[in-house]
Amino acid sequence: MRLFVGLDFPWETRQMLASLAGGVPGARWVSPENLHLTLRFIGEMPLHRAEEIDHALASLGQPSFLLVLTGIGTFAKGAHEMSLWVGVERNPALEKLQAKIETALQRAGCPPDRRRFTPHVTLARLRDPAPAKLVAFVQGHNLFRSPPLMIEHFVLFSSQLGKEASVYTPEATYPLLAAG
Ligand code: 3AM
Repeated sequence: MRLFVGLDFPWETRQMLASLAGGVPGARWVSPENLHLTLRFIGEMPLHRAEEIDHALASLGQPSFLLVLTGIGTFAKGAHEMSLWVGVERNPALEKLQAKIETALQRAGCPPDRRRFTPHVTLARLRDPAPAKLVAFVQGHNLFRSPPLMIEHFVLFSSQLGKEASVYTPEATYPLLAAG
């Protein structure tokens, strides 16, 4: 199983993000059901290791928190590929949750992930995008700001790589503690 830990979003949020799609020729827009925020990519794991990981994630004791999605950014992936994403407003609770997940996964035997956590929701993947269209998209949507979203759980997803798009399946959901 190819696994990652992330946040999923209510349908209204997916629709709101999906409505940003358009205006960049050749972009492969992520479908609303696949929109997510990756907290930690894990990778290929045999089933018994997935069970250990599930166990490790089940008792982090972290609280629910509010999250605001805002700002547009890009990552270059190699010379030609690029991803286009919506970021998040600075959020210590999200960073704490991510750090706890990282520690739990290392305890469960996963090698450390040393990359800096840059929380984002990928909107599209692009190959050699026309720079002017990309700039126009970023400028046109830079003021995007979601309402505060109450994050009450996180998810262990499996990912099946597909030719056009991957399919993400929630394998387990871990509630966060009630706020306050
Ligand atoms: O959340 P996003 O879309 O940025 O690119 C993959 C996706 O990121 C990333 O994990 C998320 C869920 O599939 N991903 C895929 N392979 C990866 C790898 N080998 C990876 N991240 C790090 N290392």
